Amino acid sequence: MIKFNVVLFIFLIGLDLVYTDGIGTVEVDLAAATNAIGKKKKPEESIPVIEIRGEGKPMTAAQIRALEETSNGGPLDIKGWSFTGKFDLRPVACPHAAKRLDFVTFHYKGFLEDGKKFDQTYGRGPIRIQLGTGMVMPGLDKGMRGMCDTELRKISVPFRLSRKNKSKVWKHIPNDEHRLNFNIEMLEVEEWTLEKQFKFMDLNNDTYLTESELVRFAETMRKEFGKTWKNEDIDNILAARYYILYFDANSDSKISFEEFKQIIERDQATMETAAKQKTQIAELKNGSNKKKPQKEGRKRDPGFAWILDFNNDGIVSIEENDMADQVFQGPPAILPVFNKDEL
Ligand SMILES: *[C@@H]1O[C@H](CO)[C@@H](O)[C@H](O)[C@H]1NC(C)=O
Ligand SMILES: *[C@@H]1O[C@H](CO)[C@@H](O)[C@H](O)[C@H]1NC(C)=O
Ligand SMILES: *[C@@H]1O[C@H](CO)[C@@H](O)[C@H](O)[C@H]1NC(C)=O
Ligand SMILES: [Ca+2]
Ligand SMILES: [Ca+2]
Repeated sequence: MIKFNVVLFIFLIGLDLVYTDGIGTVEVDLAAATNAIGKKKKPEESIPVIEIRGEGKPMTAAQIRALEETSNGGPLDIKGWSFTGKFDLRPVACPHAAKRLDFVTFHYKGFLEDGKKFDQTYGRGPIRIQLGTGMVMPGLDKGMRGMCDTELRKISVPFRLSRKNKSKVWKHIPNDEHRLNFNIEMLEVEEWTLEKQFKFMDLNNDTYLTESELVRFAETMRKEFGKTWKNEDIDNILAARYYILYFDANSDSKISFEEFKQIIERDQATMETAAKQKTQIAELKNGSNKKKPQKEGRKRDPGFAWILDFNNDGIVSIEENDMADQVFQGPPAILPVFNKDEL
């Protein structure tokens, strides 16, 4: 228990010391503040967590986490601070706060729990990701929502929400830390549009999506951001072929923006109907079953993984994930059909 109080203490003090000068600058230096306090403190290893356990051996990181979750009364969540009020680092004008699917460009500084900085993007260029699509650790995917252009935010991410696969962009982020603290500087929030989604996947900017380009897109996502298919048996080439068949109404083996838009909008209409039906069913059941409906999967991804939602209800269920590698071996059940004048 001692440990957690100390950590919390540092964090709160750190907060007070930051931003006393240079309001509005990007040099958010939590590390200096926490290091100054950290000097008076024993290193983490020497804090007597042994006593809590009543045995001679020090606790493992997993045991410490389990203990912290117990004292928290459940899984730990992220903590975030926006500097409104005293420091007023949130921009006055916020035309668009970041939502799921928006493209966000940001800088970060990352700190270990003892306040030591382990990495920053300043000096090597900012990162651009699509929010809520698994391109970044879950804690940041969640913690950056609601941010505005130029906003500074601190996000403290517990171990549970900091998991990610090896990748180029995140390679400096330690994988076994109990808690990671980030200072995020949001440079730009781009509201999601179908055009932006298409451009994001059109790697060579030739206004078409091709099979080889989709394969390259999947590879780039994995290498750069550690984003993978949840079903490891999915073959990128088969998935790309299926994707082309799914969208390519004029059978020229490539997807134009017009084709992309028509098919996405067709699916979105089906998803809306499915959502309405779900609400109606929930309302009918309201007396007998007051439990919230269980979330049975992930929200549909507007990128390459759009094709995983076979029943068009907006959720990619575990079953859909599991059957995807098989389904991709054949053609899609619904082929794209347009009116002639739409093309
Ligand atoms: C890591 O990759 C595996 C497959 O290689 C995947 O099942 C898992 O979901 C990935 N984890 C994250 C956090 O992306
Ligand atoms: C495509 O355009 C984007 C900017 O919209 C640029 O960053 C990227 O380098 C371009 N790619 C190629 C291959 O020209
Ligand atoms: C439950 O259903 C009844 C009618 O069947 C309705 O009057 C009531 O508002 C509903 N409650 C909720 C919480 O939806
Ligand atoms: Ca292209
Ligand atoms: Ca086409």
